[in-house]
Amino acid sequence: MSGGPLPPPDGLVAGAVEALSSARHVCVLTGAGISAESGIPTFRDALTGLWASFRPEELATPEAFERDPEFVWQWYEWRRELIRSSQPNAGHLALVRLARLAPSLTLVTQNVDGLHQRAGSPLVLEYHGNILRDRCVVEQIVAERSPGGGGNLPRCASCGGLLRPDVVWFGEMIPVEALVAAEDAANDCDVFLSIGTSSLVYPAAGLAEIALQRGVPVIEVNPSPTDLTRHADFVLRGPSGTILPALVEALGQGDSARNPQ
Ligand code: BJW
Repeated sequence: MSGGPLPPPDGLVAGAVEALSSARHVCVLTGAGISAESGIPTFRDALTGLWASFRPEELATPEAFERDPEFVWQWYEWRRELIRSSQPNAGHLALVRLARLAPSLTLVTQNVDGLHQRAGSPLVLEYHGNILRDRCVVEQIVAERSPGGGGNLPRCASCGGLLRPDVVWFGEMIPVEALVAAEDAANDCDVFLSIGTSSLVYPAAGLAEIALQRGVPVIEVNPSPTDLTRHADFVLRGPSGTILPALVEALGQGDSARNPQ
């Protein structure tokens, strides 16, 4: 978790604060970048260590799992351990506070790490599932592991079928509840906040496009340019663990001034 004094709001932050302060409904989309400061590598910046020479498009697919489930499971077990030993950072915590300040906020995450929930965000739409859950490939339901296992591969306790991580791979459908609720939020919000995502993977990246088409202010928080950057109304350049606390702090100060006790 990052500490220390926050930088003063600059002009862009002030504009973003103004947009947020008058918003009735804020839609937030997060990506791997928000968890980078928790020590979880992003997908397209770097796959570190043992996995440095593999691309997500080669590992996060049903075809890769069919070809070599043991190899894919090794990647997921490595990431599970990393996630279990990590903590939410200042960016995750700032979003908990933002949800208290905004009249209504929908938090959509592409992340599978559960760090928003651990930070205290009450309602999180998990667009790409959750890495810490197992799903039975036969029954297609979240399942418990059979204690006996099956060689090196985990098996379903109820039917003995092969288990896989409960995540969404390329070419697979987004869970329908999250898909519909996120699209509804993008269609209803009056500010859209895109945080720590390369905006390359669809349909998640299409949510900001819905907001742009509606003429709703779009704020991007990212240290690097993305495909969304040139369309966004406010681009807050920097790590979300620094930018989001500053943004929410400035919003909270304005809120106190508007609503003195
Ligand atoms: C910081 C930071 C700091 C660094 N602070 N920021 C339309 C056009 C073209 C293709 C398609 C399309 N529609 C669908 C597709 C196909 C495909 C797709 O999008 N392909 C693209 C590669 C082009 N989409 C799908 O297949 C999706 N399903 C689907 O569409 O179903 C319908 C259908 C079915 C069948 C046929 C046809 C249609 C499913 C997508 C599933 C994605 N799954 C993954 C893996 C999840 C499981 C796992 O974790 O293992 O999800 S892939 C990976 O990418 C993961 C992420 O959620 C996702 C997005 O990545 P994200 O979060 O943006 O991370 P990065 O690494 O890309 O970016 C990090 C960013 O953080 C960078 O910008 C940094 O600068 C920044 N950053 N430090 C803030 N400190």
